[in-house]
Formats: sequence, C-alpha cells, structure tokens
Amino acid sequence: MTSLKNTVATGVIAGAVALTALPAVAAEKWDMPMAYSGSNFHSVTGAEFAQCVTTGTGGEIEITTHPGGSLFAGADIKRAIQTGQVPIGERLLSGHQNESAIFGWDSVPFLVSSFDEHDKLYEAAKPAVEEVLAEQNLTLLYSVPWPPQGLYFRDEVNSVADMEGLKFRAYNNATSRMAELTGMLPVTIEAAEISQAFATGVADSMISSGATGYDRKVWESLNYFYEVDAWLPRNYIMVNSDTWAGVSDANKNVINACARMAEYAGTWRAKEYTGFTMAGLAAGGMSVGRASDQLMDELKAVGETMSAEWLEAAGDAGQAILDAYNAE
Ligand code: PCA
Repeated sequence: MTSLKNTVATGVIAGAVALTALPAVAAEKWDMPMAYSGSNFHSVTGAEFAQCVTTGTGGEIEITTHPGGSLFAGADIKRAIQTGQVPIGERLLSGHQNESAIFGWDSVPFLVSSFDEHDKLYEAAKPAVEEVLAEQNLTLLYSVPWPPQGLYFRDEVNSVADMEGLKFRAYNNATSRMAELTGMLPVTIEAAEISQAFATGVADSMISSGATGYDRKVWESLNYFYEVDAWLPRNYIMVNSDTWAGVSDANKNVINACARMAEYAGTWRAKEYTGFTMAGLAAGGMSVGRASDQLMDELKAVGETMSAEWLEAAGDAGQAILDAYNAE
C-alpha cells in the first residue's frame, strides 16, 4: 500500500512539475452556434472546419459546433457573435436585411439561378458585405451557398391565384415579401422548427432548398416541390472582430486555411446535395418537378417588383454590386 501511495504521490508531483514547465499557452475554447440540423451539409462542413482549427492550432483554439439552434436560435446568432457572447458562429445573413439591404443581395428573385451565376454575384457583393460586417464588429471567415430555392406546397399549385391565402413559412425579408406579393400569409419560422409547423398546420408552404425539405422530412406533411430556382442564399461563418484581433498571426493563418477548405467543401456539397435531396423528396412520396409556365411567368413578375424594391433600398452600394456583376 505504502509503495502504491508513494508511486501515486510521485506521479502527481511529476505531473505538476510537467504542467508548470509547459509554455503558458491556455487553450481557448470557442463555442460555435449553427442554426441548421447536425446532418445538414452546412453543419457537417462547420464541424470539419472546427476540427481543422482545433488540430491545426495544436489545440490552442478548440472550436465546438452546436448545430440545430441548440446554443442560440438562428435569429439570435449574429447578435451573440457581435456582442461577444460567443466568439464565432454561422448565420444566414439575408435574415438581417432590416439592418442593411446589402445583406439581401443573395435573395433577389431570379437575378441569378445557377451556382455559377451565383458565385459571380457573390464575388461582386462580397466587399460590400464585408464592409457592413466590419461596422458591426464582425469578420467573415467563410461562406457557403444553399442550393437553389424552390416552392413547397401541401396541394398542387399552377398559378399565383392557387397560392392565395396559404400560410407561407418565411425565413427572411425576401420570403415574407414574396408571400405578401402572392396573396399568402407569411409566418417566420426557423428551419429547426418547420417539421412541426407543417404537421400542425401553422404553415402550408415555403420556399427553400431541396436540402432543407429533405433534412426536415417535409414529405410527412407536404406533397409538392416545384423547382423555380428563385435564388441561392448563403450562410456566413463570422468571428467577433475583437476576438479575431487577439488571435496570433500563426493561428489566423491556420483558421484562414481551414476556412478556405470549408468554403470549397461546403460549396461542392451544396451542388452535390441538390440532385440527391430532390431525389430524396421524390422517394419520400412528393411530386418533384419544374413549375408550370404560367406560375413561372407570374413569379417572375413578382421578382421584378422585388428586384426594384431591393435596388431602391440598397441604393448606390446595391447598384455597384449589379454593375460589378454585369461588368465581369
Ligand atoms: N434552407 C434554409 C435557408 C435557405 C434554405 O435552403 C431555410 O429554409 O431556413
């Protein structure tokens, strides 16, 4: 017994000596709230980014993701980062178009409809977005698009008249405005809550990607998905600028490298996931296909109105984005 005690005591002392002998680098733990389900490709990409940073910084910065709105609900994540409640997080910035119309550049209907066009528009918009973020104490690390947005309904819809009076789940200003302009009733609901909203009749329809419908198994309540490719909104991974200023140059390099890889991997997944999830919706029992010509024409007219409204709100900075896009 005595010898065991001695061994343990010696071990403890040796451990204490070893600890004090280590350089005084305290591991920083960064909690990273994310709004979408853990299985969603944005969340998977975020978890890989977190692991990359943790490994790459030798554990000096350890990031833990919290998907599904479990730490902060989507709408609260940006403020939590700005105010330093968390150092880092992911948010769909078009959800904050009321703060700056610039954040809505990615939700202007039918301005772009493919990933390639969207990428080009993002390059044009990015400097203006980063400028607004900087004013809000936020630094952009990386950003990943959602697949093209299509319309989900309980019943068949072939025209805007068929949409009249439906309860339409909205996730940002553009989606609410689209509901208003098509005679529907917008109700803002986080993606994490939509399965229940459709099951209980709080909403009958939405515009979103095949990915979100698939993640939330909406075929349990809804029956039609119409590909309209209205726009491709983006999620942004942002860090509090004060926190960022305190990161060593070496760790900034690691984080930026991890961010570039995450943006690449996330974008690739968004593209791959588009076809996969639409097939998944059909396998779940939904009717999946292009919207009728009449519905498309009528939606394009709504899009014209919304484009004009966005440009009016975004002013010269908005026009500069469009000019840069068209000049390329
Ligand atoms: N899914 C998210 C935003 C865009 C998308 O495709 C959502 O529906 O909340």
